Amino acid sequence: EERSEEDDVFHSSAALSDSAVRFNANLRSGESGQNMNFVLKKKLRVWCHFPDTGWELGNVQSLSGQLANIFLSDGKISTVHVERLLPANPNILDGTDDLIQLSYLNEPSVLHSLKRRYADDMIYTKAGPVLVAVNPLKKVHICGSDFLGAYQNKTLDGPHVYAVADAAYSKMMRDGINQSVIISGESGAGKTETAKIAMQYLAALGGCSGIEQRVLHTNSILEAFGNAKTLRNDNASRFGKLIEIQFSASGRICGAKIQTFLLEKSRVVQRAIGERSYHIFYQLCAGAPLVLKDKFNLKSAHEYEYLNQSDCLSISEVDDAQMFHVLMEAFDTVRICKEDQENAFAMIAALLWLGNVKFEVIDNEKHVQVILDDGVKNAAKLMGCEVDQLMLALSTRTIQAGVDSIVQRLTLQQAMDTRDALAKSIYDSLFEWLVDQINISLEDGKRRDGRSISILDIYGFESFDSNHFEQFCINYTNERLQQYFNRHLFKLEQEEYTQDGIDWNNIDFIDNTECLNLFEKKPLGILSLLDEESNFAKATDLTLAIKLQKHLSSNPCFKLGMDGAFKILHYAGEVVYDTSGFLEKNRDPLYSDLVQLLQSCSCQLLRTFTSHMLNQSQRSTSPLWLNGVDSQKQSVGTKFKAQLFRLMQRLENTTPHFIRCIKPNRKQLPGMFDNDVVLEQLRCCGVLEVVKISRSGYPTRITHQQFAERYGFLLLDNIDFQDPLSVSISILHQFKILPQMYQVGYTKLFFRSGQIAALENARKNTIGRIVWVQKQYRGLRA
Ligand code: AD9
Ligand code: MG
Repeated sequence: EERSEEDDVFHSSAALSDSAVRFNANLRSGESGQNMNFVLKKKLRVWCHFPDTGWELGNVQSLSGQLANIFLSDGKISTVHVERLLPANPNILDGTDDLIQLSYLNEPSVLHSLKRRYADDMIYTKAGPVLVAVNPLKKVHICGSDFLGAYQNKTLDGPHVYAVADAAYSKMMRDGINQSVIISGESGAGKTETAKIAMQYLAALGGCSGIEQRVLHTNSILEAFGNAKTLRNDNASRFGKLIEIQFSASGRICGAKIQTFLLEKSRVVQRAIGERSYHIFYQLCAGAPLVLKDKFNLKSAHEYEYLNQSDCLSISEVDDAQMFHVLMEAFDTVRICKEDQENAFAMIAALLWLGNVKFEVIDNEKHVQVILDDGVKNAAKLMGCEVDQLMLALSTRTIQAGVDSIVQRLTLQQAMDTRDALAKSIYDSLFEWLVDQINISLEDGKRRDGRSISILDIYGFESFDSNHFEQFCINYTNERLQQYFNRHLFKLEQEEYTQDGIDWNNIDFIDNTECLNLFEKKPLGILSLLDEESNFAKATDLTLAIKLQKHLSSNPCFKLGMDGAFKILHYAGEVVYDTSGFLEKNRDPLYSDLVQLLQSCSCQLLRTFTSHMLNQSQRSTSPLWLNGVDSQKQSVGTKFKAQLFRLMQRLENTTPHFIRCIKPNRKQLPGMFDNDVVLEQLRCCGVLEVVKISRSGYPTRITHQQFAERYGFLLLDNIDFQDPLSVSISILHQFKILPQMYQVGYTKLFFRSGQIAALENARKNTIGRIVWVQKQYRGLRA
């Protein structure tokens, strides 16, 4: 029989036990790679799985065949099938601050550790090279100037975002290599807050000129325009962000550059009940000074269709008026001039009025015209165009038929879609323009020689009941980042082995190339096929689904779903995508009538947006997507892919530091650690992958010195060794730890998982015996 690595764990541990039962605990076989063999014996601390209550801790009391009697921690005894058991770690490892120390790296053990720590407000834990941050959802006193100082002068070194930022900074200064901090996690997990904590640390470390304050204040601006209340997070970022903080050669902050990804612009016109549009709309209505209110003819938020449609106008414990003042201060600090600020607010007001534009049906074919009321009047005024022009552009479309052009009246649905497309496009451009203004203000003209630390706060993997084009793009991003993550963790892991001079055959990392191919391959990947289909005016979501099925069914990561849906097997799980809306969102058409309208507006900002849009659209020879659509625009998918590639290229040139944010429950409540919710994220965001990777390597590292000190007294031959290495080797021999279970490095011993637990057991027993002997001895003397 071929012996696998897991068999070895069994055999070596068996050396310590006389009546061992061996079994294969493949409770969730395949899912998380924890189906490992281990030795089940009396007194062993185990995790016991109950269908109703989940994992419970206990000790094996007795064994008979495939059944075990478990003495549970609540005092009860339960008889369970051995397949429901997993080994638990010795209690010295309880609440360990690095999960990689765990001898048994199974899901319940990882959960247990995180939960123990979370209960004590220790929200940060390391998983090898990755920092896991569980959102406290309340103030915890682990940040602020005391802690900043303590991490700076290294009196504190426990897991913390500060420690990650510090490591990045030190490495940058020492190696002269750009660094990145990559923060991921699902909505509400704490990415944005974590990014701010990292920025805060870097600002304290590299600040002096005042520019660090400007860099920090960009957050308030971006959050006002790019964050919104959703059902998952009251302050959800609806865009991805990379901020590159630039340092001079002497380590001082001298500038910053922000890149954003795929803003969810549909939110401006539509969203789920109970959610809000972007904060800025409500802030402006509530907090604008009187002059502006007059100028824009501003009403309160509930009078605007774009805001009142989702039955949610306020956020508990948030004062929008006050936030508007915070925003204005941030604008001033970042040095966005007053004129630009006012222009941006005018655009926001214009969009609010645009949303109030109404239509009336004028004939039997449901064609419409715009109703001349406050909505369209105020919108036209703020956009700087004639009311008639705006009314015409919103209710008609010019179609090219050969050399002639025909003007068609729109139906109600078409007219509303046109109005919304205009609003979305203006908002998207406004956001991009704002980011540009911030970048211009933070640009460091002098810097040539310096280095940088980039912080990436990007949307995590999403899987809802119903998933659309947005989730498709988001999950594609995560698939790319996961590949980057795997590659680097393997690289780091393997570098450490090489540095310490141990024998090591490089192992392949868990590969998601197949899934990435599914997205990216040309011509037969989803993005290419989507573009191809987008070029057919007659294409529908159903024809798209059929096309995908025809060309992709051989890819193991692709499956056809029901009713025009398709499934992708992502590294983090299977997601069903609904094709409806894919074509439209990918084309993202802006009709030429609207482009012309915008070009003719007297509002300088709108003209800037339009020329920017036109520059971006590549006027190629390929056919127009749709009649009446402005010149060939690059599709959203293709544009996004290019953006993502540029991001990956930038990250490739950095040394990455990973932070995985976890939300403890789905209710946004503090103090509540929901095992299932956490477990799902640990699986999705790849923490268990790291654990898996570590399991195939040597997760336990201990210096010769530490090892000799802890276990030296167990040596039977009382030889007086001087050097810790010799002591260590003798211990290994005495306990018959098989050579394939460890490696001796220059400074450390490297163990496969499970090995230290066996030694700990022997240590505990020996100490127990010593105590017993001492007691007897005292008894005799008494
Ligand atoms: V989303 O994908 O943008 O929807 P994030 O960014 O992951 O999401 P965010 O940082 O916004 O989540 O955190 C959500 C909320 O959790 C915050 O508004 C805070 O109320 C709370 N939070 C997050 N991190 C911390 C923290 N370190 N300390 C205290 C926190 N509260
Ligand atoms: Mg966020």
